[in-house]
Amino acid sequence: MKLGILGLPQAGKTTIFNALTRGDKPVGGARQVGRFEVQTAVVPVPDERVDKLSAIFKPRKTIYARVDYADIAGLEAGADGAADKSGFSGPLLNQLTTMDGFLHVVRAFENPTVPHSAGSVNPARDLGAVDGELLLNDLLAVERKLERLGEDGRKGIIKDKGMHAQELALFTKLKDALAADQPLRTVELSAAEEKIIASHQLLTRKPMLVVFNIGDEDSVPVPAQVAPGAQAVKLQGKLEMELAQLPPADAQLFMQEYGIQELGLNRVIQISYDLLGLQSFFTVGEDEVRAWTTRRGASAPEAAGEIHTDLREGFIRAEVYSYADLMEFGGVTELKAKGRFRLEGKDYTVQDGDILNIRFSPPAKK
Ligand SMILES: Nc1nc2c(ncn2[C@@H]2O[C@H](COP(=O)(O)OP(=O)(O)OP(=O)(O)O)[C@@H](O)[C@H]2O)c(=O)[nH]1
Ligand SMILES: [Mg+2]
Repeated sequence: MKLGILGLPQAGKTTIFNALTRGDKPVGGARQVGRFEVQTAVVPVPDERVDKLSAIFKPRKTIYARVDYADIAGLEAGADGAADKSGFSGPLLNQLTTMDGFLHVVRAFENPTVPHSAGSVNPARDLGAVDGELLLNDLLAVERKLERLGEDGRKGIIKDKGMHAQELALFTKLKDALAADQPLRTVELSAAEEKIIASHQLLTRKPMLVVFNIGDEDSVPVPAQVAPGAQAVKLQGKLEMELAQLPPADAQLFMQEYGIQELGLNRVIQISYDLLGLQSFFTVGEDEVRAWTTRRGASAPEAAGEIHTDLREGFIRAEVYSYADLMEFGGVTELKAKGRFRLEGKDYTVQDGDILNIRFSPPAKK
């Protein structure tokens, strides 16, 4: 799973990327116009259930769920409300479409040494500018698709009439939503429709967490509402980055001194994980205890596929019990005695906290 960090120039994207990934990429660097860069880093998702499972099974290895964060530079279009209606550049759009969701960093800090290109700090305006860009790009993509569908109709080169009609209706519905400034994540779609648009990677269909990057004083008002279907948090980006870069003992001292309870970045990692519709399941054994990530609502074979494609393709059944039952009954033998150990088939919807063992038939050797 990969989350793209986007936002206007100098909003604090790299600062927050550094905080989340405990990295030290240069911030505030002179931007080279037209230069396009993506930095990525893998971040373990803090999860005390993994710690407890590890204490029980004493595996050789313990592995947390991971989320990739990508610091995407180059979101220039519309940065100052310029009426550029051509959408994102090809390379930028390509990057954005590969993301599973976005952290949208919005500047809400005052800093006289970092002038804002629009002359003032205004989170509501900046949020709207980027939301508008994302909507515009989807609108362009949907219009192109509708044009192609129309052309195919005129040329009479339709392979599947039913599908053609379905696509026409679907993309018209998407276009209407976008034209009314509604991000596509708010549009209700049937499973069949989901399947059709899956390959189109529309940007406003992807989950989004807005991160207001506030200064020490939290003096800049931020909008109470963000785009429908998105959520927002406040984070002191610069402080969090500095704390993340300190040796843990020093960070602890600092936090005590200033009465900081918990690192904001742990919260953001966790919230982004939840908001992006992700959940964890576990595999346990003496070799390793490991958390894996799926979207909520994933079927057992889909979850198996996170571990290995062979497990999805050869999926027979999943042995399932829940983390909560393990804690309640104290052991696998005990929960089996209570009938809480189940065999589930391919239609089973995996729940957050499930502990799985996949039975599968290995693929025939080629
Ligand atoms: N005072 C203050 N300054 C900040 C904060 N966050 C970022 N800055 C400063 O703002 C400048 C830009 O921060 P970056 O993290 O490089 O912003 P960016 O969005 O990655 O910028 P580009 O990649 O160039 O678009 C740097 O000089 C930071 O030190 C903050 O919370 N408070
Ligand atoms: Mg940057």
